[in-house]
Amino acid sequence: MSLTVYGAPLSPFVRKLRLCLAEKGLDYQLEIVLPFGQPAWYRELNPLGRIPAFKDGDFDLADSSVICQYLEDKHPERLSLLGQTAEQRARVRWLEKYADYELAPLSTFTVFRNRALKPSMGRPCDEAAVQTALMSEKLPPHFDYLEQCLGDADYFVGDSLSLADLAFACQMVNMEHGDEQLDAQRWPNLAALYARIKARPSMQAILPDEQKILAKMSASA
Ligand SMILES: N[C@@H](CCC(=O)N[C@@H](CS)C(=O)NCC(=O)O)C(=O)O
Repeated sequence: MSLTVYGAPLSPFVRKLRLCLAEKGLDYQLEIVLPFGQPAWYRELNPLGRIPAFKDGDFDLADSSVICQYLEDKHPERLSLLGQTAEQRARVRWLEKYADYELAPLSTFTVFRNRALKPSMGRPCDEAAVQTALMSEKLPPHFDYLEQCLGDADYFVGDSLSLADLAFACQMVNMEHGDEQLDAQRWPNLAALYARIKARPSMQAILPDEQKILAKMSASA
């Protein structure tokens, strides 16, 4: 079995896949592909040009959620991150999708992109866009909803770690890379969940490298 993840460590979707692999105890190689200026061969793995893509031997796939679900189906003997019952599995998919499609445009593609990525590429940060994402009716209502979904449980679904928790935490990492923290006074349960996921060995194994990349990026800004 030879598993390869194609992508870059600071992408929340690449991070989600790497955490999923680590939580399942699956070894893989990371082949760096950036989300821009990709080599022509990458289009064969993902014609949309987005990261991550993935190879299991000769079999290739794209999209973090699709790849994580493949890993779930392929390795039923390993830790399940999708929930046990039909209801739990549906709930995990909903919350994973919520993080990937509702949080990401704000936490990653607005806060992180403007504060961390653009300056490292010699482009100005659009601070007004960042403030709108943070302060207005953008991120806060999403956090209100997720805080209510979590309640005082340790994890979003079924009292155990799932892709819902990982997808949410991955977006929070990018927000933090963009110098913003989840307000623990306002969303205490979400902040505690994030701290819990961040402390896991799977996350601790990859964050130091991410910090190094960020430091290099801010040195070149
Ligand atoms: N739904 C996709 C989203 C992947 C995605 O948007 N990745 C970004 C990097 S964080 C990307 O590759 N963007 C380049 C582009 O859209 O051209 C997944 O979960 O894999």
